[in-house]
Amino acid sequence: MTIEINRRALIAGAGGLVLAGCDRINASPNVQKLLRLGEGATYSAQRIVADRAALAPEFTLAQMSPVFRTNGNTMPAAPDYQQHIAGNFADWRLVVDGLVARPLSLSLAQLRAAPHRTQITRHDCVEGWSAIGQWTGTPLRLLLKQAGLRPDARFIVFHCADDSGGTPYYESVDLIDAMHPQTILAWGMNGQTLSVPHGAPLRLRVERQLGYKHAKYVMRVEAVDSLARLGLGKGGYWEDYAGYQWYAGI
Ligand SMILES: Nc1nc2c(c(=O)[nH]1)N[C@H]1C(S)=C(S)[C@@H](COP(=O)(O)O)O[C@H]1N2
Ligand SMILES: [Mo]
Repeated sequence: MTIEINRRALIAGAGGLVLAGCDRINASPNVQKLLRLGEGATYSAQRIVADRAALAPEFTLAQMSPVFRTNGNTMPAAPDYQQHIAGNFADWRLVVDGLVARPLSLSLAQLRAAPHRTQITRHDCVEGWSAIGQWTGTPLRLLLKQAGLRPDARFIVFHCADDSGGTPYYESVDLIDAMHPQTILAWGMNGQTLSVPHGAPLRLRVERQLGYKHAKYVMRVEAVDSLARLGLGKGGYWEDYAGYQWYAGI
């Protein structure tokens, strides 16, 4: 749990976004905007100041970071996941269920054969680093359309293969972010198959949000009407245990 202690130290005494000595991320105008909102920032305040439909900036191949570092978990210890690595994810399935008309179970081959999008974007981690990388994956909205969201669905939850000290990692977004054209479940990065440290076989890219929302090792996508019944009820692992804002849009 060393990661957690470090992160706690970073956010001590404020609303989750004190970035001591983080010149690179502070330089980003989007993050500046978020920081200016201060610790009283709420989801409804964000709704007023931010255009939720706006696209995140996309970059050129030449602008890509030479190294895209990894963060958080980089090797899920769960035996099931270890078996998937050994089998090259051939038997792995993404489950899409919850408040949907037609639950899905999709192989990696099926996901790769589906329409996909490639985007070069900047990842901003609250720990004070950013990196520009290229991501290829299936737009989440296409999967949700195929599954058929029920009228009571309000949030999309991402259940991950990893845990921190036994607590499962999960994240969630609202339907605006879920349907956003740059929200993809990525199976490719920088022109290659997504690696295990970066979240193989499938990780979320939700480009208008800060790094911790980009769930790696996604095993199950669940449509829910409320976040109250998951974890400690705040909508994500870091939200539950480190006080990070659930809405981390920039
Ligand atoms: N399942 C899972 N997803 C995760 C994390 C994690 O530990 N587990 N860390 C988050 C954080 S804080 C960041 S900054 C990014 C890091 O992604 P990367 O390792 O590809 O750089 O993944 C996010 N998604
Ligand atoms: Mo992060």
